Amino acid sequence: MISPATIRRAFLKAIALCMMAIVIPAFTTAKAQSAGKPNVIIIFIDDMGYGDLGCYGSEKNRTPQIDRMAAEGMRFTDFYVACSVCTPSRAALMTGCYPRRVNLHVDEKNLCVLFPGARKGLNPTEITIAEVLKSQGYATACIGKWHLGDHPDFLPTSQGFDYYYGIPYSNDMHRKPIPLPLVRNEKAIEAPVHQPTITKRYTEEAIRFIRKNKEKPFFVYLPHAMVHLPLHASKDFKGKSANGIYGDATEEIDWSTGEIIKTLKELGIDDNTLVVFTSDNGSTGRHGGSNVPLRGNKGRTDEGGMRVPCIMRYPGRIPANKVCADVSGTIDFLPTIAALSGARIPGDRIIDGKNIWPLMSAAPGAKSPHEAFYYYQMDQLQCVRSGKWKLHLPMDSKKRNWGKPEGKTPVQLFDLEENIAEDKDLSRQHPEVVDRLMKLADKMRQDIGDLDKAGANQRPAGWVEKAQPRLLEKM
Ligand SMILES: [Ca+2]
Ligand SMILES: [Ca+2]
Repeated sequence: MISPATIRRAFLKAIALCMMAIVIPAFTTAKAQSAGKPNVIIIFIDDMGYGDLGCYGSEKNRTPQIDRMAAEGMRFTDFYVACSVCTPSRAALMTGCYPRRVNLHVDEKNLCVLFPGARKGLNPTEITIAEVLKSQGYATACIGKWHLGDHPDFLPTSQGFDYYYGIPYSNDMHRKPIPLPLVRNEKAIEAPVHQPTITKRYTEEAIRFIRKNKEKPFFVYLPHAMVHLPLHASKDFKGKSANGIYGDATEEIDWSTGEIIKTLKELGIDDNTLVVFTSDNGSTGRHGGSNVPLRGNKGRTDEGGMRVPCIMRYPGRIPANKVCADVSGTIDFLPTIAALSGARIPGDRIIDGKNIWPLMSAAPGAKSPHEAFYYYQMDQLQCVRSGKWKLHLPMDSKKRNWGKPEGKTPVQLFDLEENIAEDKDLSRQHPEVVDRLMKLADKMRQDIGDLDKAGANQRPAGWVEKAQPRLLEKM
């Protein structure tokens, strides 16, 4: 018998497909920027810090494959995620929007990320990068940590991905008696997951998908479980680094990245593939991870929480050995990738990201398309950056990180070009800059809200009446 839940899901999928059919093709008349549609691979590391890679100054972790990727492509020094914890950061990457715009800045209990068995998830009506690319004929796979809802209505297969393989939320979310599941499409296939082999298996799945789809354009979104706690590495890497298990896990990620690029070369599709390597938020700054030289850690709006390593490689299109110091971020992926694939971004809604192809291709005179970048922590707007200036907004006692209240902090202004460590307050010397950034903050508050005040242009999250905590029942 077909259950009401199945009918509901089929109905939701039908609506989503109709929307795709109506909305996206109407905007697909733009010419692709390349002769062919490029393959796109986004490698998204969990909790990797700004100082964790050799090409960003790490002397602890050996990352020769990623360093080579930087030498063959572009390394971004001022690249941001839209939140310093997992769920909101991922919502922003997938939709090109600030998390508050799509109401995934908090979970159903106002916690900072989604937990297993959530009733809330990324709204199926939001248009993801995968859906944009599907409209252009791409084969799409998500391999790894999704964390945008674990109900079948919210899984990757309901958001434009042909294939899903991975742990659907954080690798520390064991809920007894439900062990951590590994899911293929919508079914758990293993529980508890054998985590020491997870990086290797994600890599093998990604390579299998690339080989299978080498003749058509493909999109692989590879959000690794590592280097989020608990840390694991396979036997080939365990105990081999100079930085404990953190270094082992990082060096296995490096190996994985090298294997993927090697596969592209072997298949002769290297020149037509954009590979992006970045992280979902800064490091905890403990257990071997590093955000040096930035201040602060994961979960905060200091640079160490939200500025992440980002490398892009697309031989012949992105020039080699370049560094980009303009402000950009994961919110820019959707509009940029849409343009590269020949799709236009959906025109029926606000998208915060911009097409950063001029930066990526080092076009003469290219500048950041963002007048300002906004740092939200959960529901709270805490900082604004415009050009080199970063304003920490004055916080009353309600300021909080990880949902925990902190003491009052005054307004502070930092020149990030001169003072990357955010420790020389220039607010008194530059009141006109403070005033300008305060006005930008107010504009954003009107738009997507701040604290318990809603903004005019927020969109609802997805909700289901009944959570589905037991993916395992389908095993
Ligand atoms: Ca994370
Ligand atoms: Ca959708």
